[in-house]
Amino acid sequence: MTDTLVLSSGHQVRDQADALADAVVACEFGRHPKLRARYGAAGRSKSRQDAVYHFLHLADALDVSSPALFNDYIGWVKVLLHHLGISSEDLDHHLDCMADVVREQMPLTVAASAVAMIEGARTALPAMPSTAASFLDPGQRLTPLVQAYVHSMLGGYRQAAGQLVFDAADRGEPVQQLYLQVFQPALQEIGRLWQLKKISVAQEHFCSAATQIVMSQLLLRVPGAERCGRGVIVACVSGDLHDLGARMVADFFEMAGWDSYFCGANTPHAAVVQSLVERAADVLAISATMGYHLHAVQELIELVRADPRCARLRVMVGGHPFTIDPALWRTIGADGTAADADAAVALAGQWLEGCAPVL
Ligand code: B12
Repeated sequence: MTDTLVLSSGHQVRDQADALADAVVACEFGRHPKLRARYGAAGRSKSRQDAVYHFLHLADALDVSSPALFNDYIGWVKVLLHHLGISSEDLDHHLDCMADVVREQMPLTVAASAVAMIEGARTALPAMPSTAASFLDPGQRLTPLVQAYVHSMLGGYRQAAGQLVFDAADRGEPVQQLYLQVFQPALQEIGRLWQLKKISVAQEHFCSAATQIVMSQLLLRVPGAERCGRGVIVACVSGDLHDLGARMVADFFEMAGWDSYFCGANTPHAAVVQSLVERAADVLAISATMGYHLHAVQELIELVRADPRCARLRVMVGGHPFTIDPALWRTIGADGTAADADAAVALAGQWLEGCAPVL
């Protein structure tokens, strides 16, 4: 667990994010008048929106004392802006103003840790790459299939993309492999292409919605595994809309014989607790993709820890932030994390080896 002081810094920054963002935009457009000529009123409004996101990410990184998380986020911003034609120098000016505004407007205790994190990201900024490398690994056996899948999806050919995967399953490719070696890199690659402005938001939405359909059809082909008498609830934390990774985790538990209950995206905390109790689950698997949802993960874990009906529960967390900071699961109060759906089931199996099923 983090100490109260650090937690409260994050909370204060989150609460003030709008006012801080207004001040940052006034600062950067005041100090650098050329910005107005270059980006106009629309640019100013986008810069303000960006500043809100930067502060929300900063707040959660402060909550969990993780400069690595904030640096990862700023690295992602650098790539995004580069492909929109916005220089790293302008991002640095923006961060400089963020630091000054925090110094001026936040209490000393908050400013000390927040400014240190912002300045750390500024120092790291020049060495951060301006673009993102492909997720398609030429050394990986299934990469040609991933390429064909992404190509069909981007062309809008949902059925053709699905057929590629079903044919591979017919040839004996295990469904788990297709999840981890085809869907996962395909979605990551599609996200990268969106970030690089090579595909539209609509294309990205189409591909993720269509992949959900293909996954559902593929899962139906898997013969029911022998039930192991254990239960898991899989949920995306409140606010997080990325449920494909969580769904993979839930499906892997299902395929391993667990009673797997998938609550999907943006699940309210109270609904998670209710499901845990009603289903007498052994494990809660919480998924978070966006760094600014970590405080919600922390709140959910605190809620279940405080509930005597969940006394025997094990909590695992996963998703992008947990791959960036390997100590994060512990800081946030979970019992463990795993890098992918396969490792998630393996970890739960270690926890509950020899454990009697809940009746
Ligand atoms: C699809 C998608 C969406 C869809 C989600 C649809 C859906 N039903 O899931 C929609 C359109 C809603 C969306 C929205 C946004 N997205 Co989005 N999205 C993606 C995309 C392309 C794919 C996500 C995915 O399914 N990945 C594949 C899965 C299988 O991988 P995974 O989630 O990591 O899961 C695996 C492991 O992490 C692990 N795991 C996951 N959960 C758990 C849980 C436990 C307990 C364990 C043990 C393990 C575990 O196991 C999983 C399976 O092996 C990614 C790109 C990417 N790199 O992932 C961007 C991405 C995550 N999105 C991004 C962004 C910015 C956004 C938005 C802010 C965009 C916007 N401006 O609106 C919003 C935020 C919405 C919100 N409030 O949550 C960025 C995040 C950048 C960052 N570092 O902050 C990414 C990386 C895109 C990019 N390259 O820029 N997105």
